[in-house]
Amino acid sequence: MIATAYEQRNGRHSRIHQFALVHLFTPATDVYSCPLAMTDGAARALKSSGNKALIERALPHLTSRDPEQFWTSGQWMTESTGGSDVGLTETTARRDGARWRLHGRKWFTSAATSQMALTLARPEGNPAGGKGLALFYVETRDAGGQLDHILVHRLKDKFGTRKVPTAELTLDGTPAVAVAGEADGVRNISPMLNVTRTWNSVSAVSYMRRGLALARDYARKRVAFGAPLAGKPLHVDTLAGLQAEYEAAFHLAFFAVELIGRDESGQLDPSGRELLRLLTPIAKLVTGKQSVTVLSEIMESFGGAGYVEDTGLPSLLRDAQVFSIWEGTTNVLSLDVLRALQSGGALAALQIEIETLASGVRDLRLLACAKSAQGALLSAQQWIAGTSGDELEAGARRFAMTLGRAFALLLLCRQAQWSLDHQKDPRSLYAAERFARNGVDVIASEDIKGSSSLANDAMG
Ligand code: MFK
Repeated sequence: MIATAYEQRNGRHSRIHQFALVHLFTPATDVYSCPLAMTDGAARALKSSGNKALIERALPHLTSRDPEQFWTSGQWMTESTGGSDVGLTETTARRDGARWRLHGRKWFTSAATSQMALTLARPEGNPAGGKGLALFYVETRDAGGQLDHILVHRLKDKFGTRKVPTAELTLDGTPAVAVAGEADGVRNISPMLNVTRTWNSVSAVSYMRRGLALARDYARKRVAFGAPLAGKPLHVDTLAGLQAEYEAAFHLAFFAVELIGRDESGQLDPSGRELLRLLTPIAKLVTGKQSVTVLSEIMESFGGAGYVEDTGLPSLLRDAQVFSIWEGTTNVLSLDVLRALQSGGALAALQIEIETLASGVRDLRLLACAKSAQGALLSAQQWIAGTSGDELEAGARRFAMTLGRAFALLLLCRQAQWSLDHQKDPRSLYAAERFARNGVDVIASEDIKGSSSLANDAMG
């Protein structure tokens, strides 16, 4: 799955190919997508760094199809002081000839079995904050196969993703190589974060798909009150609302994936890159919340059986809960959306895309959906134009959710128009109508007290 992206056999569609595989693979494999996500992110960050020696050393392993050669990578960022506020990192880096040695404690290092890791540390004498950190490359084992000046204290006792070995460890003079100079570590690790966030989005979507597949199957077999659940209007209506969330999430996540593929094959202009920068955190935060809401309802659709461990449903819900936490919580990503707007062109790039999507819609029912999406996007744009200070920060999640849900609805409208035109299939149309009814304008619905729309549930 990693090689698929880097070999570029499908040109700008290589990322679509890769993430289609991720979408199928993730929910059936005990969260092995976690180490793979970080491996992909490390390959991307090393390539972006331009560090020739490290690229030659690590990339062939990270992108190998040979199990004997393949390496996974960790992404060691989180410390007790700084999970979200990574600038508080306490790990220090001391020069040791041409190399560095790292000293500090990493509190949450997922996939502790990896052969390498990218990590952040502060070279001695550097200032506080994210800019004073540098990005380092670490190989975890020495020539004898022993952990190289790394002490593993314990594996974390987590709520979900329990099969991912997440360790708490001390770097005790760990040999390291600076990846891209001696500062700006947060900026230099960002390419990795943006890739892992995309894996997060697609994995969240894939968990919804898995849950819905199980729920549909069960509904056809489980008989209650004289008929299969699949014949019960209320049960079907409940599943339809979830299906609409899944389909919208799918289009949102894969639109961002498509942009990455275009970017990596040199086919994305600066405005497209701004759009990608904006949509990466949006897709992550929207799909992360949706997956928890959807999987919770899926569990309920099995009644008591869903609450019992041997069905596997509780672990699906527990695993899904992490999608809105790791790789940046919903709130941290909402603030990242504001950061992405600072360059000035992202909203304009989004507006162009909105107009293109809306102009392709002709069916009257879809036109109504597209209108509500455009209305929501307009209200978000007006809100941000007239808001600043604490009010801006306080509303950042509602703003990001509205952009994400409204844009997802437009993508769903495009799919629905295509399905009507080419397949005479109204299923996506119904999904679009249903998603619109679930709610897209979270800024406006905030004022509707007691609103119980899925949009509000899905944003927590
Ligand atoms: C199934 C898939 C699963 C995936 C893997 C799972 C395992 C993961 C386990 C983990 O949880 S790993 C840790 C995850 N941690 C985070 O995601 C950190 C969350 N916190 C943030 O994202 C904060 O917003 C951030 C650390 C970035 C804030 O740090 P700073 O130093 O206060 O940020 P600042 O000063 O705003 O930005 C520094 C530079 O980075 C700026 O560039 P300049 O130096 O040029 O001014 C920013 O523009 C740039 N930057 C920040 N975020 C960026 C970015 N650039 C591009 N993309 C971004 N997302």
